[in-house]
Amino acid sequence: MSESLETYLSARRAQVDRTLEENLPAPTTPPAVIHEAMRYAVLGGGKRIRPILAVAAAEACGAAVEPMLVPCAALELIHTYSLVHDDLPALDNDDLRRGRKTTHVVYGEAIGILVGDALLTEAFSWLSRAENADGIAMIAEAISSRGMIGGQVADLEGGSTLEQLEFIHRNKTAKLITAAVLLGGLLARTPEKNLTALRRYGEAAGLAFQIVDDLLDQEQSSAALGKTAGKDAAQGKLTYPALMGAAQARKRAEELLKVAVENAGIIGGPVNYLAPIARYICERRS
Ligand code: GRG
Repeated sequence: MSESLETYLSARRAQVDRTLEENLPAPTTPPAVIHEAMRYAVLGGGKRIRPILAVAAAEACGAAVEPMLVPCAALELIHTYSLVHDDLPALDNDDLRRGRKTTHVVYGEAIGILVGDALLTEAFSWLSRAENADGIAMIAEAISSRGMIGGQVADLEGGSTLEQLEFIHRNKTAKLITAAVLLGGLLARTPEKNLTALRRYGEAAGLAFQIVDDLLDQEQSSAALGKTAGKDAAQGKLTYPALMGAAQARKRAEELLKVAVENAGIIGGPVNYLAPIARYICERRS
């Protein structure tokens, strides 16, 4: 990772972390257990890539960063809700996330379910503070049964073809990543031409993110990932490396990276980190 990208990502991550810490309900708010558990789930690490992408998109479209922080951090609440629910016994039944015990393991299954519900609700409250109805509607659609939830359901159903795999990941992973960059563009009130480029960037970077996630699942240790590694193979899951081999999967991620970089270039802007962030998505090790 280049030094300037590393500096950019750590500065934005610190802003997102501060926003989350300051805007989540205090842990003593009654009933304390749900607020403690929400904070445990959200403040326990994570790359913060979705809010960072949203802020970076807004910045590339000429907006000031500070007013973007609360609505963009809402994406981390949505993402964390999906992780907490995905880890539940009825779904993935996992006990390790972000290097710590999963929320339901610490607080019990009922609180785990309610933490997800509360984070999703809290997210729309934070989004509404930006008073941008188009942005709110777009996020709702992206994580709906025609988006992220639909992808999760298709994943539960399984499949054996590349078409099925792409449907799962375009919905389960890429839609929220695309929604993140589009939110940045909408909050910056950028013209349609830029929104189209942001959508294409998000779709390509989002799918590349998942291909790399599949590769990391088979190449890295649980300690490096902070979550259970090797799960895809253990569960006999349909993944990019399982379907086409690791070398082809890596090649596909690089093709998608090219598309993302081209579209980042269309936006231009004096401060545009979208291309280096797409590169980071493809080259990351966790
Ligand atoms: C609502 C139950 C439910 C599920 C929706 C998003 C999702 C579907 C489930 C979460 C689990 C999963 C494997 C999602 C795919 C996207 C993905 C690779 C998530 C991990 O995101 P990172 O790497 O995690 O950004 P950190 O911990 O860095 O935030």
